[in-house]
Amino acid sequence: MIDLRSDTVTQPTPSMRRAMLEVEVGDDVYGEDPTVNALEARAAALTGKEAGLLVTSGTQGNLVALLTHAPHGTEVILGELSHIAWWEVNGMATLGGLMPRLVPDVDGAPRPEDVERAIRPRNIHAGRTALICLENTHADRGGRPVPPERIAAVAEVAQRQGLPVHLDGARVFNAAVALGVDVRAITQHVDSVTFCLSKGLSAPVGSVLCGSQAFIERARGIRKMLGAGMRQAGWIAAAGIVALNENVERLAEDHANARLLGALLRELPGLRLEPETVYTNMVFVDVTGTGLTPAEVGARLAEDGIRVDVFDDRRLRLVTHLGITREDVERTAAALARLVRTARA
Ligand code: TLP
Repeated sequence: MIDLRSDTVTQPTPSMRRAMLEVEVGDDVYGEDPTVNALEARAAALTGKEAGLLVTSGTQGNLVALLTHAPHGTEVILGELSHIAWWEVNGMATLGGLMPRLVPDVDGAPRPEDVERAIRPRNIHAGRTALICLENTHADRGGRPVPPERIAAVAEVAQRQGLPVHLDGARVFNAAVALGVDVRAITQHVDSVTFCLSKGLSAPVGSVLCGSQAFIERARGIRKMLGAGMRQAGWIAAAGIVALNENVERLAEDHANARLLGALLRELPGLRLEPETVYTNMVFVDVTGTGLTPAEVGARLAEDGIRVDVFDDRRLRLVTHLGITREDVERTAAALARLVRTARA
């Protein structure tokens, strides 16, 4: 089975399994799990923040951040294709009473002038803006890494207006590796960041929310309210520590495999990469030129033991990760080449 649906499908590595067997745990609601504490401290140091908080998922990390930063009934400025706006079950509205104010994010980040314009005026008719959110890499813009300067430009507006910035950094390590910068070059400009252990870093569960000590203290209460005081969560944290120790630099391999996949698919008639560039570990391919729908192409690939994500009514998404080798990429391209040939015959 070659599973290219997402980097969330990764299996824990042998060293993670060993670490999980030998882990020392305690009750994290009392703050007594040494492994959770070690992971949170490590995550904070890596992102240049004062403190970290282990959460169950990227969705929960973002939700906790939003609920901590933004009081009920306020507005949150978000990129129009951001994951928080589209794929987090509207938790911000349902659970936070928060109003999304969407701005264009065509190249992965909103332009500072658009953010500035979206901030509500002090006016009896207007709601209050409480938070600005960014995403890096930007998943629905092709897994595009957003350079630190773009983050800094939005942060400058935020600072001038007295607003905090939260980064959905589910794949911020992919961004840092792709841009060749320390992750702190990106995170230094934001007040809080969520990153996922369970995507390209290959841990089985978990994300970490990082920010100031005071922010994380309040976030810890919100996490508890959401039912995620996880007791002996060191079982999860142990794998997360291995993920941070062993699987950050190797993300470059996933990016190289994705570039190779993109280069092979670009040559096939009826297929078109969109976006044209493969930035990190994601390849988006428009299959409408084959005369087949993405669902049909996906179903035929599944018969060859290859799973892909049917992304929308035109495109498939193929994501490389630790479980995908160069040979898997070549096999996938060969299967698509056969499929395209027969589809057009
Ligand atoms: N994205 C998943 C699906 O939800 C689409 C995927 O397969 O890519 N931020 C970003 C940018 C994400 O891509 C995701 C997951 C999340 C947050 C949420 O993370 P989880 O799945 O851990 O809640």
